[in-house]
Parts: sequence; C-alpha cells; structure tokens
Amino acid sequence: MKKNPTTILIYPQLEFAGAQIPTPPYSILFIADYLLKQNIDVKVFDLRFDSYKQVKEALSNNDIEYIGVSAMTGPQINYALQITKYLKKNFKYIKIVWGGIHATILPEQTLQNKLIDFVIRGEGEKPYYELINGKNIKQIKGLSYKNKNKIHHNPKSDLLNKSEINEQKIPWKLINSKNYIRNGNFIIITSRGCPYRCSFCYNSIFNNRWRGWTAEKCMEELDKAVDYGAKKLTFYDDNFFANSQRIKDLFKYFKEKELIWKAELRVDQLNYSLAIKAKNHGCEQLFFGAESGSQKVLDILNKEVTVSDIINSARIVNDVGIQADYSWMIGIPGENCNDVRKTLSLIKKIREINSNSEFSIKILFPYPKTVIYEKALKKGFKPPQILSEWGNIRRERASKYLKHKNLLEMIAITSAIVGKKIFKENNIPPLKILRFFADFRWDKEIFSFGIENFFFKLFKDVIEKVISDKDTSYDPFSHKIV
Ligand code: B12
Repeated sequence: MKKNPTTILIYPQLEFAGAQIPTPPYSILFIADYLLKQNIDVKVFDLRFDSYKQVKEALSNNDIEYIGVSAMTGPQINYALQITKYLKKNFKYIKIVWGGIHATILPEQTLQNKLIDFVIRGEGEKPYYELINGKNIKQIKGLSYKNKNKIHHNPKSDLLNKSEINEQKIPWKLINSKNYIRNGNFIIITSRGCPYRCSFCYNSIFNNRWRGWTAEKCMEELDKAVDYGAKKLTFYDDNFFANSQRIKDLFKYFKEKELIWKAELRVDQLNYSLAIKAKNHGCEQLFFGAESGSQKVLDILNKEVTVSDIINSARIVNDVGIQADYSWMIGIPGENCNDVRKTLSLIKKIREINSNSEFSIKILFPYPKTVIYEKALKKGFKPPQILSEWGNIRRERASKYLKHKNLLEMIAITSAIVGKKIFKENNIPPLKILRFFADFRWDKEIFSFGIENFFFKLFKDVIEKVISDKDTSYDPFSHKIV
C-alpha cells in the first residue's frame, strides 16, 4: 500500500444545473482540503464543467487506487452511475467509493450495486482518508463494504467538531473560480446542521448538531472569494443565523466590504430589529421555508412555527424593504385538498402584504430515514427498490401514492412561473407568454387540463438544453438573465 497515495474525487452533473449560479461542490471540496493537509495528492472533477476525458487523463497519468463519487438523492444519481460505469469499464482495478447524503441514508441498497465497492456514510473527511491510506477496513468508522457477497456496516463515524470545521478551507487551487463566481455572484456554506427537527429534512438523521465557522473564519474565506470577484453572496447554510454573535460581527464585515447577500431564516427567527440591521448591512433577500398555509400540516412537518409567524415575517420584510423568497410544499402525507387551498390562499395573502416576494411550491418527496418517510409508507408510498430508480425522482412530479397528482403537478409548475421574477424581469417573449397563461391559471386557480405539464414532460430535455446554455446565467439578485 503506497503511503500518501493520489486520489480523485468526483461531483457528478445535476439536472437543470444551468438554471442557477453553480454552487461549488463543497461535498468533495472539504474532503479534498482535509486530504491536502495529510499530504495526499487529490484531484477534483466537477462534471458540470469537467469532461470524462479529463478524468481519464488523470487516471492514465497517475497511480490511483480509489475514486470517490458524491451523490444526493435525485437526478444526480443517474450521472453518478454513468461515471461509475465508465470508470469500472475503462479501469477495472479502480475501487469506487460512493459518499454523500444518498449513500449515507441507503448504504445497503447502494452497495448492492455491483459497480460500487465502498460506501462512506456521513462526513467523509476522516473515513475517506483512512480508507485510501490503508487502514484496516474493519476499523474505519462510517465505512460500509462488501466481503464475500456480504455487506458490512462499521459503526457510525463521529461528526467533525467545531475546531475541525474551522480548520477547513475552500481549496481554490483545485477548482476554476470562474465556474462558481459569476457576475459577482457566489454561493457559500459556512456551517453544518440545524437544531430544528423538521420531519422531512435530512438533518434529523445527518447533521444533528449545528457547527459553524466563526465570524473570523467566514471573513478569511470570504476575503479570498472577494479577491476572485465575489460581491453578491448567497449563504446556503441550513441555519445561517444560529449564532447571533457571529451574525453581528459578519454584518459589520458585509458593510465594510460593501457586499450584498441573501440567506435562509426561519419565519419565527425574524423580528424588526434583526431585519433592520440586516437591511442596513447589505441583506437584499431572505429565504423562508414556509412550507404550508395549514397549521395541521405545519405540525405534521414539525416546523414548530405558526401561520401567523409566516404572515408576520411578510409584514416585517415588506416594512423594512427586504425581498423575500418563500418555499412551500404540497403532496404531504396527511394533507387534504382543503389544506392545499389554505396554502394557496396564504401565498396570495403574503403577496398582498409584500408584492416584492417570490415563491415556489414543490411536491414533497419523502426521503428515506426522515420522519415523514415513515408516514408516507403508511399512506402507500412505494420507495424505489434499487439504486438507479432513485435517479428518476423529481420534485415537480407527484409520487404514485398521492391523490390528485395532476393537480399537484400543475400547481407546482404554475408556481415555478408565477412565483419567480425571471419570467417578469426579462423581456424574452416565450417567458412573457408562459407568464401570461400562468398568471391566468394562478389568479383563477384553474389547474385542470395541464397541457403545460404535458409539454414540460415532453420537452424537458430541450428546455434543459436551452437553460444550460453556458454563455448565460441567471442573476438571483437582479433577476436578470446575464
Ligand atoms: C447546495 C445544495 C444544492 C445545489 C446543488 C449542489 C451543488 N453543490 O451545486 C442545488 C441548488 C443545485 C441543489 C438542488 C437540489 N437539492 Co440540494 N442542497 C444543497 C445544500 C444546501 C448544500 C450541499 C452542500 O454542499 N453541503 C455541504 C457539504 C460539505 O455537505 P455534504 O454535501 O453533506 O458533504 C459531506 C458528506 O455528505 C460527505 N460526502 C459528500 N459527498 C461525498 C463523496 C464521497 C466520496 C465521500 C467519501 C463523502 C462524501 O462528506 C462531505 C463532507 O463532510 C444541501 C443541504 C446541506 N446543507 O447539505 C441541499 C440538499 C443536498 N439538497 C437536497 C435536494 C433534495 C435537492 C433537490 C433534489 C431538490 C429539488 N429541487 O429537486 C435538487 C436537485 C438537484 C438536481 N436537480 O439534480 C437535499 C438532499 C436530500 C437527499 N436525500 O439527497 C438536501 C440535503 C437539502 C435537505 N434539507 O433535504 N441543492
């Protein structure tokens, strides 16, 4: 076993990746950063930009034994299987290690795929290093492996602690910053986990402890991104505001550096003083997981918020002049048509209070190992039985066990047009026409005869091709296609 081997980490494509500013593949970047610190030579490939040919060249020029592949549940699994198949076919000796949320929640089913040799569950930094550095596989926490056709799952690995998280750096030398910093836009994650226990979220099983970069660490990493041209920041933290002292210090930094930003916040975390401070320190937008207009459904989702918290948040952001983006869900086990109506009417109420708000309505997909997953199973949900089938799930498609599938899908599709400013802010005739019909449907709540749904499914690949045109991207702050 060669000491300090070379390895490759791969982030497969995503569907409709062109529809938004690409988020750096932090899933593999922080593992790569950890490996670099152990003097491991690691190469990172983001297949949204890099080609199979580049991966092949790296393999041909280096003595590589292990390759790590990341995947979240959904379309990314198809792309992850494609590259895994390609690698196994062309480099038979290579050992493939899958990691990331999907392999973590379904390690057994993932390893039943004969192309995959190892699964690392949970945070990959330490277990991946131990595996490629030759530690006895029976002793690697978080590792699942095959032996004589039997699958073994070693004990769970420990979460990285706060100081280990604060030692992490974005390894800019391994990626092309121009792929991720576009028109000043940059997406960053400065923490892991969330103290709340929403029944549909992976955090209840995955990151059940909030650990974040200190304000100083955030500034250190943001300074580098600013040097690469970042001016408009999007924080994808599940709970960016969890530590109020950190937020206070960061606000000063954003003002000094004249940075504008958007982040996610719970509706019950917002109050006038926080909103005013945020506004005065560069906050342009706040993203809220509002989920439902029915208190019964909010309780099924264990959101621990009330409908009036959602209304209150809309008043505050409107009065303070911060743009809001609300995310809603329908197709929830235990939800009935009346609950869906409550959600639609609450969305309309929010827009009356704050016409400057955006929204999207997604159809809940019950992810394994979440509380809502068990509820869905009781309602007749039939989960995919093999790895590849998980690649077919789509948040704009209603699962088979749900009633009124067409209605749910038409509401989701109509909201994707009515709820987003891109269709209003850009003088592009097809977008304007789509918006005109969607507005009519939305105002009159006519969601039958779903021709849009039919055409979307028919021309999805064409639409994705048009959206994924490399020369243009969507600016989430100006809502302009640039
Ligand atoms: C950024 C992001 C996106 C980006 C894409 C990711 C990117 N880099 O561009 C965008 C916006 C495109 C996106 C879209 C979607 N997303 Co998203 N997204 C996230 C988010 C906010 C951050 C991901 C991240 O970078 N995390 C930080 C890294 C460090 O954590 P990590 O990914 O878990 O990686 C660690 C471990 O998992 C492990 N690991 C990961 N990969 C590997 C690989 C190997 C080899 C090893 C050993 C270990 C390993 O080690 C890493 C370091 O410790 C997460 C929530 C979250 N906070 O993680 C949701 C999340 C991953 N998304 C989710 C979902 C469902 C989606 C969508 C399917 C939703 C939809 N609209 O349809 C889409 C689908 C995209 C598509 N069309 O294919 C879910 C996934 C649930 C699941 N069961 O998979 C999450 C968890 C949100 C949630 N709360 O449920 N997403």
